[in-house]
Amino acid sequence: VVTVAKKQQDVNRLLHRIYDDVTYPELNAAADTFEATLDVTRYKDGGVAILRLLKELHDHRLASRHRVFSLFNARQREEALMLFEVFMQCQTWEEFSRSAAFFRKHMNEGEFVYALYVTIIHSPLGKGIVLPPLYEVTPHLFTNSEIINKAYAAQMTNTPGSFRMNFTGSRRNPEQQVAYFGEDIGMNVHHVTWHMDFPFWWTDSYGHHIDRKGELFFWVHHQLSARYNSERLSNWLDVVDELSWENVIRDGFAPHTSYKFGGEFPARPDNIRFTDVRGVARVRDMVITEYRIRDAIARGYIVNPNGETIDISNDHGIDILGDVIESSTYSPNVNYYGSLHNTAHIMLGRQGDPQGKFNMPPGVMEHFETATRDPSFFRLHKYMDNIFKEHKDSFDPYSKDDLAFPGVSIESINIDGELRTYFEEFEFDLENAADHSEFSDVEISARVPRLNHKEFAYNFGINNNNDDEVEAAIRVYLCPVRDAHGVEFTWDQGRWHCIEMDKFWRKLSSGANMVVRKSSESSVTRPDSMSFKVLRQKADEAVTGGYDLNLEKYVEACGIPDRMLLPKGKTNGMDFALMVFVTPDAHIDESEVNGNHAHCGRHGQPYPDTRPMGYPLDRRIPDKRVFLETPSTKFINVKIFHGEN
Ligand code: CUO
Repeated sequence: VVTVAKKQQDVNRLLHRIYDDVTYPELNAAADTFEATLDVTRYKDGGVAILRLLKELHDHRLASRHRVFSLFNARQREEALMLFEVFMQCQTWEEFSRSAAFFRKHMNEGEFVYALYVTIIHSPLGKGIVLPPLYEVTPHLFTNSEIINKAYAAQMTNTPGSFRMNFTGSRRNPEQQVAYFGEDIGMNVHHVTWHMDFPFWWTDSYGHHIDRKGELFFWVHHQLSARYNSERLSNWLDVVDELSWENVIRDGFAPHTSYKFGGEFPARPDNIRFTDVRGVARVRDMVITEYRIRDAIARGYIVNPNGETIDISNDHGIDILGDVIESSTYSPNVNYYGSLHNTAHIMLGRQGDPQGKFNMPPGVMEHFETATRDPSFFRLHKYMDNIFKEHKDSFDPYSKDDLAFPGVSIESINIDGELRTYFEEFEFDLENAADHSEFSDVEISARVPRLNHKEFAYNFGINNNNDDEVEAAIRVYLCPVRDAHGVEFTWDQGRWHCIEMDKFWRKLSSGANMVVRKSSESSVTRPDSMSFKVLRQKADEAVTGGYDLNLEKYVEACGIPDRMLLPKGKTNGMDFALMVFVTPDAHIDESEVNGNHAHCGRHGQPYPDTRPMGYPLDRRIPDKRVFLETPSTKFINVKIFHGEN
């Protein structure tokens, strides 16, 4: 049996200096003897996947190393998935590490890294393995050209260096004030990992069905948009407006970011009109796709390829709609409803060179690692969010009966500590960014400002007037109170801007209960990644020392970074409403109560909450009294302060 420590060591070594050849003799030997010793009977299904991939390789059909990889490129995705399938057919770690060593040598790095990450996430062989932080594995996708150039210079002159990274753009661009959010390396790891946890290309033949994938696509991106809006309001910027195919794309973007191989990411000026993109889509196709989806929402059903209707006028409808809009392989009719979201990412990524005349590489919108850097990301997602909202708004509002939790009332909400945010400096390693030779081996790193907050805890005084213990879910949201002009949101406007802070389950004994919940326990967040260097040290020590790693806490890379639980707020305090809902819901396993399940689910298992995501703020609130008169619902006004005090 191979220990987790050994597996972690193998993974680390495969990813270490990913753009260079492997220098570990054991892996090199495995790669060199791989084909000669291949025994396909040791793979599932007689090794069909590996035989197919080897044929592609020997026919010289695979993308070479040292070239751009984009998951949105159909052929490159096909290649990466062929490798993923090889990995998924490995029955033991030995086969896995040997095939990984071999294909690392012969396949494109981007395809390799992607296949390796999704395998660790989805294969039983990957259990317990920590994904090294992607900003240290493929740093080009997380930092800018200036830092990369400095890293090269340091490497060339053999001078160690730590370089301070600034956010993209200039003060003249108001959008730059919220670049700390879209360019946050931890937020980008959350986003890219979410798409690895819930891949749009997933089919259940890989082993299991991913529960509520379409709905979570809606919810995670709705929450990214809502959080972005709270950051905007913290900086006196208006909430984000939606993109439209027929109007100009208001904000341009100059990424100042380069590929490791393949040049600079293309830029896009302000206020350009959408242009058809050769080989991708016409703008008119996008309008038609949108129209068909809106029509389905208005009718309350979608049509499958056989002309049969699938009802979406129920709580499950949002899940189907998410599959349709993304689109994922779960979409029941991709020919008719298209692939609004994925195609839009490519359309936006190509607006700088829509005809492919200048042979520009893919734009930032064509990688989940980099997409949120571009302000058009949030406009695009706002546009889709509004389509989802149209669907949600077609339902009757929740009634008092829907919301009722008989006998249960929230008596008090108190917060221990202050809601205060601040910027701190964070350092990450650039070793994988540079080229290496035996002559140059110096420490190089980037330092980046990032948002953090002081720890706090909620105290909820909850009465249970029933004779028996009851099971309850406690749902906590934070909602901005006013728009950028100081005008108060109505409840119905405000609820769509609420950010999910936490969701957890408790048993409430009969009588008075004091429920204490720490900010660090939130089920929407995850702790900081362990640095790649420390991860390598720990794995090496564990292997040498003959003990096993116990890094469970770091296994999940999906989730809003802990330190970004609170939006920035303002120096003199910014008003928010903290809304708490106690609902009668079954308790889940205590060990799962913290975790990161609110936005990232639980691998291979049902999503732990049976209510619609966003409940009970997901439906219209024409009459706030329904909430105000429900004893198991309560809100208080809070202020978020920014800066050291
Ligand atoms: Cu996450 Cu558009 O879905 O980037």
